Order: sequence, then structure tokens, then C-alpha cells
Amino acid sequence: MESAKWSQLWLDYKKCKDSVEKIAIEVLGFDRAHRVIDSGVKELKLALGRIFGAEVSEGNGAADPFAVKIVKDSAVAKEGYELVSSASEIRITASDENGALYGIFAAIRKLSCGVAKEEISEKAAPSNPLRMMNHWDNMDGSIERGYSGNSFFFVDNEIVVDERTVDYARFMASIGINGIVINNVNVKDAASYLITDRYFAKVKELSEVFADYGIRLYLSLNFASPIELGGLELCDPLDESVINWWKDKVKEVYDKLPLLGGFLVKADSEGRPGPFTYGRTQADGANMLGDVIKPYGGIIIWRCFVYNCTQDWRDYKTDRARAGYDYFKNLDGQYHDNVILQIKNGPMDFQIREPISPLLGGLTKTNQMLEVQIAQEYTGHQIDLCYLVPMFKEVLDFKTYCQKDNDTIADVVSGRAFGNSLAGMAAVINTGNDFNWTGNYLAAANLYGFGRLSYNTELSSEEIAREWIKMTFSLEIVDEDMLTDMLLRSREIYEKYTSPLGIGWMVTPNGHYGPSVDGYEYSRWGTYHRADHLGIGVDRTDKGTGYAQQYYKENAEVYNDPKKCPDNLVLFFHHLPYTWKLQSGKTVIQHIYDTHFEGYAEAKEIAANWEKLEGKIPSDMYNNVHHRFEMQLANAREWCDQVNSYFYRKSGIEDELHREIY
Ligand code: BDP
Repeated sequence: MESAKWSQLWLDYKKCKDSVEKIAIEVLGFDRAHRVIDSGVKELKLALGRIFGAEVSEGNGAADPFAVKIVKDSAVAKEGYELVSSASEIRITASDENGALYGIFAAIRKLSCGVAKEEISEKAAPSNPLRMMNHWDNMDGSIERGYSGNSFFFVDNEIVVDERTVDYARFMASIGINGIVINNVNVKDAASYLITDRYFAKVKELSEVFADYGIRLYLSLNFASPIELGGLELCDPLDESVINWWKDKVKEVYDKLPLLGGFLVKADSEGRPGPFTYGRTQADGANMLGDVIKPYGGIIIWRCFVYNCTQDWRDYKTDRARAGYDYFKNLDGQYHDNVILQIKNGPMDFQIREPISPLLGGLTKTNQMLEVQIAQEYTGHQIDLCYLVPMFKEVLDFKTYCQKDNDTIADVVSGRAFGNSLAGMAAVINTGNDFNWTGNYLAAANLYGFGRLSYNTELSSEEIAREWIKMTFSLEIVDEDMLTDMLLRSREIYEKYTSPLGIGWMVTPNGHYGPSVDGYEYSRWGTYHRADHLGIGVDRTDKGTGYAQQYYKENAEVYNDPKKCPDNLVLFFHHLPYTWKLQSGKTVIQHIYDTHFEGYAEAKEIAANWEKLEGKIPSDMYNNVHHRFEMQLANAREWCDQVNSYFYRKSGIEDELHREIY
């Protein structure tokens, strides 16, 4: 076999049992020459050729025994599709080109998952208008929080557009992604020059590759560009010289990059410049850019990850969890139409367990979208297995009580709740230039899963896992069941051996892999567990920091009361004695001991399950994951030992089961 340059992930089309000699592709009603239709036809040719061993041609099909027809029909929903099939054809109907492309990939997905060609039927429309990936790639080729090698966009401050870029765009389109931010939100050094002549030609080329697959390219923006690029003395969003500079700059940008979707901005956060420097609000900053980009149809995605990262850990009242809501809620309704706020799923920072950000749905008059992280920064660095789709489902299903019905996070971020047309989901992506794209082969389930979920939030974690497994590996059903089970349990296992009961952190500073119970305890980041010899947890009730009151009444009441608060978040909201009885009936300390021992034991179980797949999947895949499980077990053991010892020594309370604690 010809050796591949990089993995084809879930698009590595394999031959099915059914052989078909000839298949005709027909395009009806769409312009065959349209770039997206052309990509779709190319993909069909490749896939059908491989799956059926067929000779695939384009034609009117009349004489051919089997045809795949791509049909335009304005009755189908925007970016949606309908699939029907019979003994002689598969018919893919859509009203626009993106819908047709998604329909094509859906038909291929069905075939790859073993559905007979005569039995293909599905009707779909995207849950979210914006379905985006955010790269944290730097121009020097490094990736912030990247665990899969270096950037495939940037090498030594140059932009690379090659076959790999095309494959990347195919993968993203196949899961319904329609927007990609190519550079890190921390825009520094060469990245500031992405909006200058230095890079326009290459960014344009990249935007064209994306456009072939129905994807818009976006750029992260340096709010201080007027200073850094323009030589101005300030970047005050209300200053006329600043506004004029931006007007000229954005005109130039759109002259050179007509396909640009807009900008993503991290301002006033972790050392980034922003409107606060000039006594202006976040709305002042976002609206100024929104107004400037409006004539070109662009949008401004403004992140809400704004908090004081130089706080005093002695000060109990300054609660980082409150910051997003405190800074943004009172400006609700002031953001302009083409501005959308991007809000992390939790109030802290992508921990394995956090409550849902109260800002989501707390805002009712503002465009908003959800940000999650599939780069496993705090969830095991793509070494430990952690299938994140169940977490994303929990977020989407959360009932905010922002109104009587239609009040879940899925309703809010899709735009359904309040009728916004700018709405959606974004993920900090987990890819790099490793052969397999995601470091750990199994981490591709998160890449695949996020895309599928952003297109259809109704899919279950299990359905997504099974699709991905079927398309990636060819396994017997017992093995598929086993791997599905491993994925579905993995998040809970990771949670068990790391930080307990929603408290978060306890992680090695900077790197964020492995335990360090007090690593962030006496630092400036606002990330505390407040453990002493009597108890642990942060009082975020009305008697503490008041964070629980940022939720609508129904949720606030639950979180405010340690007897009602779900166990898995109880230390996020309450400071409790180690002897406190949880709803499970266990004490806090016994829960800590039990879950840590269980987490390590269950990690061993899933690692052992993987060994049952030896010889059933390609050896490079097997070895890659096997090696990572070895590292995961060492990590899980370390967490288990350190956390249990720490709390045993702090509390002096014996484990009821008298297991070995050091
Ligand atoms: C944190 C990361 C940091 C990012 C920041 C962000 O540690 O590298 O820059 O989030 O989201 O999780 O801006």
C-alpha cells in the first residue's frame, strides 16, 4: 500500500460488501461549476469509487444502473439537506451549495457506516448558524495548548497552503463546520501583521481553499493594532483617529481578503490590550469594530473571557467566577447587530467539571455563542482518554430558566430562544501537524464529535461515538461496543481521579497536566480550593461571593443550598467540612478517597480493554493509543496518590476501607 503522508481520519473510505460497476453523478438545478458543488462532486467520486469499487462518471445517468443525484430545491432549509434512495438512485436535495455538500457527506457517512445504498434516508438542518473552529496557532508554528505537534498553517512565520490544507477543509466540511479562525486569540508578534501586505496573498489563498468547502476564514485581531501597525499613540475605541485608522484598515483588508468572515477578539484579558485601558466598556470596543466592518458584511466575535488575572489570593470576595457576568450582563442590549459574544461553557476555564456560565442565557438581548475546548488543556493533553461530547451535551441541555420554554443553552446559543440570526458554537481545536492530526488517535472523536454536535445538537454522545468508530476503524460489533463504552466512560473516569466535586484546578501550573494540589492555591489567578484541616470548597452563596445569585432564581436556589446543590458541583459553590454528608450518602472525605481509587482502577480497566483490540486495528494506531494509556495510568496513579494523601494529612480522617494512603 502506498504510504500516506497523513491520516485520512474518518474519511479513509473503505470498500463495502456491495460492489457496483458503474455509478453516475448528476447535478440538477445547481451550477455544476460552483466551487462548493465541484468539491462535493470530487468527494463523491472518491468515496463511491472506494466504497463500491465503482467507475464513477458524470452524466445524465439515463443509461446507468445507479445514479447519485444532487438536486436543488428551495423548499429545503438553509444549509440543510434531504436524502432519499431507491434501487436505482440516491437523491440529495438542498436549497444551497453548503446544504448540498453536507448532504453529500451525509450520504457518504451512511454508506461508510454500513447502510445499504437503497436504504439511505435522512432529513437535516443545522441547529446552529455558526459552527466554528478556533485555532490557537502561532505564526512561529507553535500552538498554544497544542498536543498534536505544530501548526499546519504556519511555519517560521510563513503561511503554508498545500494538500494538507485541502484535506483539513474536507474534514471540517464533512462534519458541518462553516467558520475557522486560523490564528491564536493571543495575537502577538508576526500575527499582528496578518492584516497587512506581508500576509494578504497567502491568507487569501487559504480563504479560497476554505471557500471551496463552504467555510469562511476568520482572523483573531490585535486590539492594539492602531498602535502596533499604525504608529498611533492609543487604541481608544472612541477616539476619532483610532476609528479612522480602523476604517482604512478594514477597507484595505476587504479589498485584499473579500472572503473574510470577520474578526475574533480577546481584549482586556490575561495581558491583552482592550477598551478598559481608556475607561471604555467592552461594548464600546466591540461596537466600534462592528460598525467599521459592517459595510463589508463582516462580523465581530468578542470573547467574554475577561477577568482579573492578577488578584490577591488572600481576598475572599474577589471571585473570578463572577467576572464574565459582572463585566457583560449590564451591557445587555447595547451590542450592535453584527457583534456576537463568545462565552466559555463555564465561568472559570475549561475544567473537567464546572457549572454552566450564567452569562449564557443571562444575556437576553445580545447575540451569543458557546465556546468549548476540544484541545485537552485541562482534560489530559490528548494523552489521557477523555471523550468530551457528554460534557458538551450536558452544557447544551442545561435549563437556564431565561424564559418559560425554549430556555436551554442549546436554545440560547442556536438563536432559537431569542430569535438571533448570529448564534452558534465554537471549539478551541485539538489539531496539529502530527500524522494523525490529534496526537492520540482517539482524540479525533472529539474533533469529529464537536462538529457533528454543532450541526445537530440532538445527536446523542453514543450515536456520535459509534459513527466515528465505524468510519475510523472496521470493527466487529462486540469491539465497537467495547470502544464506545470506553469513550462514554472516559470523562467520568478522568473526573474521578483528578479534582473532586467540581472544585477544579489542583493542576500543575502553566502546563496543566498532572496533579499539584496547591499549585494554583497561593497565586494570582483566582483559582482556589481553600482547603484547610476542617474542610474544603469556595463559598459562592449569598453569604460568600454571591456568584450563585448570578443564575435565574430556580438555579440560584439549588446552587445556594448545599443540600440541594448537585454533588458534582458542591465544592464549587460551598465550603464544607470533610465530614459533610453528600446526597450520595457519603462524606466529602470518603467521596474523595473512593473516587480517586475508582478513577485509577477504571483507567486500568479501559487501558486493558484497548489491549483486546491488538491485531484488529492497524498496528500504528494500536501502538499510538497503547503508549498513551501507559502514560495515562501513571498520571492517574499520581493524581490518586497525591490527592488522597493530601486530604488524609489535612483532615486526619481514616479511609473507611483502610486502603493504602501515604
Ligand atoms: C486558557 C489558556 C490560555 C488561553 C486562555 C484563553 O490557559 O492559554 O490563552 O485560556 O482562552 O485556558 O484566552
